[in-house]
Amino acid sequence: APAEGAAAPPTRPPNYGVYLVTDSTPTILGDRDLVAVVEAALRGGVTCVQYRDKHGEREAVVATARQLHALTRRRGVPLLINDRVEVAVEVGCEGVHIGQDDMSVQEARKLLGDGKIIGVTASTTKEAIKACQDGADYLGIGTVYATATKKDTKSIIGPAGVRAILTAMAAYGHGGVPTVCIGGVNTSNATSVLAQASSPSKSLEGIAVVSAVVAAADPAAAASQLAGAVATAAIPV
Ligand code: TZP
Ligand code: MG
Repeated sequence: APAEGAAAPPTRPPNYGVYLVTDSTPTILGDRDLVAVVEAALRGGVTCVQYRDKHGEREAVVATARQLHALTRRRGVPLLINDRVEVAVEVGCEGVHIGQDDMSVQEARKLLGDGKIIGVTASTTKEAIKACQDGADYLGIGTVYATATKKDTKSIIGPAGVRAILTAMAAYGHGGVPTVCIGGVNTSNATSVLAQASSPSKSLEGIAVVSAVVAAADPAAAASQLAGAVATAAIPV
């Protein structure tokens, strides 16, 4: 137990139920303000935010990350940074999300320290098991469905592919690592995706979405509908 008077670590485990991944490109964000969209999404019930900006200049990304962090902290929601581990360190937010072509989990852990969240994208059982062995705190599994947000056609695995990875994770002793699925998930299909993608031996903790919230006419309403789908999901187990 920590010494009396020591700064207490956050006691609430992260909630990955409705996981928002941002996109600042004109096709998804349009002419809206990203910070305003995230604020609305938080109001609607988003439980985790990943700031994903592949093109922004470092200084601009740091400035936006600080603005987003002020919003997420107010709600006790973790803010994670996509790819740019040094930005997460500089901002002091809750962690990062890294893909297969990014920094290793071990290297990210060295830079971030133990208390931070490191999420990893996995499209195959092999990638998922390795990420768990490397100490990932959660996995983003996908791509579930083809999506205009990420024009990646080689790793579309469908709900059945997600389910196979979850089954393998449980079989290899990594059933305790939280998972979300990502790619083409929206307010219309969230309930069926959660049901179809969950394995009898391991359920998804939630769904990760970009355009379903960022490109929505009403991001708060979209987030709220997704939260409803997660709350009522007929997840087997
Ligand atoms: N990783 C796999 S698919 C994807 C990412 C970041 C984009 C998902 O976007 P959308 O709009 O939710 O389909
Ligand atoms: Mg990446």
